[in-house]
Amino acid sequence: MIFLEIINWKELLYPYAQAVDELLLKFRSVDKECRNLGMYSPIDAVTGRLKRPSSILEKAGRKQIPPDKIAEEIEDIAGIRILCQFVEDIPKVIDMVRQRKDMTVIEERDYINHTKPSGYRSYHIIIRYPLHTALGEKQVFAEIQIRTNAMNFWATAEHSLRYKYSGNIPQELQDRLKNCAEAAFRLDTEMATIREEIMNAKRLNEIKNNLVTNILENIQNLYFVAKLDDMNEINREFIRIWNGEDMDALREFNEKLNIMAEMYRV
Ligand code: 0O2
Repeated sequence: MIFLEIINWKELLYPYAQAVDELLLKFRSVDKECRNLGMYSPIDAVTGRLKRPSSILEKAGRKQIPPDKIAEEIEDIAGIRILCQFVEDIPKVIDMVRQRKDMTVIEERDYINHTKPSGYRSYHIIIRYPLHTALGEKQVFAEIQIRTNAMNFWATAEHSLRYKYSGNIPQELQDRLKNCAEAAFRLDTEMATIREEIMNAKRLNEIKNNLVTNILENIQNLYFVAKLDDMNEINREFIRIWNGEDMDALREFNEKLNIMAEMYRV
């Protein structure tokens, strides 16, 4: 389909760019909050993109969508991608999206249990998202793709080839891509067997990082009020405990510094 009407791309895309920015911030904040609380985060990374005008035109042409219906009928102009380490994390992220009050789920497409013939696996959620713009409230569609790092590795590689060959990837390459998709599937399955170990390790690392940050903040504050000799002793003790890699000792040391800080405050 050739469009005779001129599309004002800047005007069309502006609200979607705002939606991508807001959604990125919101889902990255969830991840950050989990980490700060020393909790395991099912989110490994969040990326976002605005669909390119060429891709919008291609889709509008393929689906016979006229220019004035693009915003209503193309649901993935704004897109974010939530990457998980494990397949088991995906349902947790799906629930997170479903329970949010600041967006409405319109449709879900499960290409994980229903792998596409290309070998593509991912979970898609189409949401309606309210934006507060300078011109008032505006509702836009956005697509949230949830997938593991292995699924993403495969999909981004395949996407590049699909683009290069304009959708007609040679059969021999398609077969090899299928093998790669199976290898990515096996990797996800293997990783699931050591998930518990990795989750515990990540949780411990977060707790340790938070503890050390607290200790260093306490030491820094104590420098303003405590004697230099005492501070040298505290620093030596910290280095000794830090090298010992003993979490309980770190915790006790942090408690001791908290009490000291409280005493100086009084
Ligand atoms: P881009 O460049 O990110 O815009 P469709 O008719 O397939 O275009 P539909 O039915 O609206 O799209 O939705 P679907 O299939 O749920 O989602 C389309 C998006 O999912 C694609 O966007 C890709 O990001 C991804 N996707 C779907 N199928 C495949 C696949 O076989 N391989 C890869 N690599 N990605 C896929 P665009 O428009 O392709 O990409």
